[in-house]
Amino acid sequence: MINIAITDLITNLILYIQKLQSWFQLPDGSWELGTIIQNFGSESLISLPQGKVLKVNLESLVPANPDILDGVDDLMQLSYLNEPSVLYNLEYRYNKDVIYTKAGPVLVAINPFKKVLLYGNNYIEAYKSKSLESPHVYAVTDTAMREMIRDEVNQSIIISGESGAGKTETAKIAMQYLATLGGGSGIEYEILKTNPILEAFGNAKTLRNDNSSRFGKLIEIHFSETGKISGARIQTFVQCSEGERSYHIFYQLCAGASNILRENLKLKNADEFRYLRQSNCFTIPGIDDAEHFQVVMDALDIVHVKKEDQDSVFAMLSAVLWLGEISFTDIDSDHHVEPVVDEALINVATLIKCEVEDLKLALSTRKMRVGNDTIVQKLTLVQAIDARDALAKSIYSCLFDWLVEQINKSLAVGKRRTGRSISILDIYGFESFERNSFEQFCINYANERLQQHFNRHLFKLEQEEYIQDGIDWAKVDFEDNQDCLNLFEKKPLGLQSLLDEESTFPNATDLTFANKLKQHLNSNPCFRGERDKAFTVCHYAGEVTYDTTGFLEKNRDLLYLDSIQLLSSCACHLPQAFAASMLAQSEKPVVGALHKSGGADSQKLSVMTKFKGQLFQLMQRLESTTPHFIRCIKPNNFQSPGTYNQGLVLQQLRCCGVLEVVRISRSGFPTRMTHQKFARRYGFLLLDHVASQDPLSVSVAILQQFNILPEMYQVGYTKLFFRTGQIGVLEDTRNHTLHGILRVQSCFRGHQA
Ligand code: AD9
Ligand code: MG
Repeated sequence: MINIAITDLITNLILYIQKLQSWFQLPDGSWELGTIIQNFGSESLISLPQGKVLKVNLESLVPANPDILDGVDDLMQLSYLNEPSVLYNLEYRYNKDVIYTKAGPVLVAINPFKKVLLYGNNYIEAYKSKSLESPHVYAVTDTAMREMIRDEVNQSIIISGESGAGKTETAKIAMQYLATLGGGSGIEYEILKTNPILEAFGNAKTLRNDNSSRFGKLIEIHFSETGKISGARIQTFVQCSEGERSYHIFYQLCAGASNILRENLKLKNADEFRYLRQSNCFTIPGIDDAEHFQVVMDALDIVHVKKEDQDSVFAMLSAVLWLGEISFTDIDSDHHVEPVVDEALINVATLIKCEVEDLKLALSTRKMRVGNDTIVQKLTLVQAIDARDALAKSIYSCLFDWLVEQINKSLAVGKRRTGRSISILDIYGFESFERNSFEQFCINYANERLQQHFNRHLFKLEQEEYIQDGIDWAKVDFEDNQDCLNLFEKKPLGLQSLLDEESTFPNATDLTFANKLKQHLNSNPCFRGERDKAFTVCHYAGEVTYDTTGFLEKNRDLLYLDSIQLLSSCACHLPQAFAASMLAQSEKPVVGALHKSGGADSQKLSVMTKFKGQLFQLMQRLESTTPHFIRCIKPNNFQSPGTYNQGLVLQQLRCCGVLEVVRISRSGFPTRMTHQKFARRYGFLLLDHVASQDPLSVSVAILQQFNILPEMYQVGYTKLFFRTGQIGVLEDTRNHTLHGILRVQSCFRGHQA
C-alpha cells in the first residue's frame, strides 16, 4: 500500500514536470483525456477536447499512456496501469470489434451483443497452428490443452461475470474448440448437444438476459492418451430462482409438440397455464420456440435418452403445468381445504400415474411425527397452495437432475480413461442489486471463495517469477479476502452457522435472525448491522446489503414426506426415481430436527449447508487443476451492440477481480526487462563511460544516472523489475533524446547541402 502511495506521488511529480497527457475525471465519473498546458503550484491548466480549458487540482489528474500503447493486447503492457487507462484500452479495442484483451494471466471478454467474425474453423486452425496469437477464448483453450498434455495435469477454464455478460456463450466457444481439436470418436458431437438440452431445461428469460442460465455448471471433458475426447461429466449447482419467464422448455413444449403429443399430454397453449401466465411474457423476440423444441428432441436422441423416457419427461412437464391449475375448496368451518376434483386434478394424476385420491390427500393434509406417533393435519388454503407449488417445484428440479444424470451416463468416460481432463466452469458471478436476498447471499459467498482461489493463483505465479529471479518478494504485499470468508464460515459465530441454527428454531423469524447476527457479529470489520432486518457484508467486490426477508424459509427448503410418498406410489418410473433421490437426500445428517418441534416433517440438509458442500467439492476439484481465467464483461444493460458504458464496465472490472490483478501487479514490480534489453535500449543515454560493458553493469549505471529510487526497482538474476510507471520515465527521456539527435542530424545534413 505504502509502495503504491510512493509510486502515485512520483507519477504525479512526473506529470507536473513533463506536462504529459492525463486523464481528468468529470463530475459524472467518466474520464476525459487532456493535456497539461501549464502548472501553478498544486494546480494545473489542462486542455480538454473541444477546446475546453480547465484549472484543476494536480491530484485529480491521472497519467495517460503514450499513443503507441493505444489498444495493446495485454493491459500489463501499459506504462500506467490506472483505471481510466484500462477502460480506455478496452473501449478502443471494443470499438474495433476486438472483444478479447489480456490482463496478465486473465482473459477479458466484452460481450459484443452481435455476431463478430472471430469464430469458426479457419480461426480454430489459425490458433491451433499458432499463426494467430491475439487474445481469444481459443487461445486460452489451446493453452489449456497444451499444458494438459505437457505437464500431465488437469486443467480448468473458469468463466465468470455478471448475468448477461456472455459466460455461457464463452463456455460454448471453448467447447467448440476442444471438440474440433479432440474430435474423432463422435462423442464430441454428443457433448455439444448437451447445450441445447441444458439451456431448454435450465435457462429462462430474465430482465437482464433473454437466455439466462438459472444454474451453475461444470463440464469436465476427458481426453485419451492421444489427446482425443473420451467422455465428459457434467455437474450442476443449486438452481437460483426462475426469471421473468419460466424455463424455456415449457414454452417450447406448448409451441412445438405434435398433435399426438398434445393430445396425450393434455397440453394447452402456454398462455392458458397459470404458472406460465404469471409473467405475462410468452415469446422472446427472434426466438421460435417450436423450432427449439425440435432441436431439443433431436439432442435428446443424440445423448441416448430413449423415446419412452422422453415421453415421460414431457409428461412430467405437463404435470407441473397442470398442478398450477388445481384449485381448492373449503371443507369445514375451520377453512381447511381440499382440491377440487376437476380436469386439472385428474390430468395430473393421469400424467404422473397415481391414484386421484392419493393426490388429493397429498395436497390437503400433512402427516407429522410427534414422538413415535404420526398425526395428520388438515391444510388451510395458503398451506395447500404452498404444498401444491412445492410439489411442482420438486418434480421440476428432480427432473432436471435426472436429465443431467442420463446425459452423464451417455457421456460416461470409457474404461480406458487417462484421468486427464479440462473442466469448464460457467457459474454465476458476483451480484449486487437494489435488494439482495438469500440467492445473492449464496452466490456472493461462492464468488468470495472463487476470488480467493483466483488471488492465490496469481500470487503463486508472481511469487514463482520473483523467486526464480532471486527477488525479495516479501516486499510485495497482497490483499486477501480471508476475513470475509471467515465471516461466512466461522463456527459457531459465522453467518452460515447462525443462519442454520436459527433455521432450526420453529419460532424464529427473519427479524430474530437479523438481530442475532447484529448481536454476535457487529464487531467484525466485514459486517455491519443495518436498520430493520438488513445487514451489510464487505465483499472483495464491494459492500452488499442483504435483506433477511425469506432467509429462514429459503434455507429450510422444506421437504414434505407426503410428497415423497405420493411420488413413490406412482406407476411411472420417473416420479419413483424422484422420490428415491429425495429420500436419499433426507437421509443425510440432520441439520434441524424440525419434526420434533412439530413443524414440517423434514430431515433435509439446509440449503446453505448443501450449497457449501457442493462448493467445497468444486473448489477441491479446481485446486488440483491448472486454472485459466476468463472474465466476461457486459458493456451495457440493454443487450445492445456498440454501446460501451464506462461506469458499468469499471464496476464489473472491479467485481471480477481484473482491477485486482492490476492492483496486485502495481503493488509488485510489474514491468520486467532483461538486463540485455535494458542496456541495449537505454545504454546510449549514459553520460559517463562505464568501466565494464556487461549488461548488468550498464543497467545499474543507467539506474543511477536517472536517480531511479531503490524502492522503485529490483535487480534479478536475469531481469530488472520495476514498479509501475518507471519505464515510462525512461522511455520519455529516450524519445526526447532520439528526437533531439534526429533534429541535430537533419540540421547538420541541411547545413552540409
Ligand atoms: V447468465 O448469468 O446465464 O444470465 P451469461 O451466461 O453470462 O448470463 P450469455 O452467455 O447467455 O450470458 O450471453 C448473453 C447474450 O449475449 C447471448 O445470448 C448472446 O446474444 C450475447 N453474446 C454473448 N457472448 C457473445 C459472443 N461472443 N458473440 C456474440 C454474444 N454474442
Ligand atoms: Mg449463462
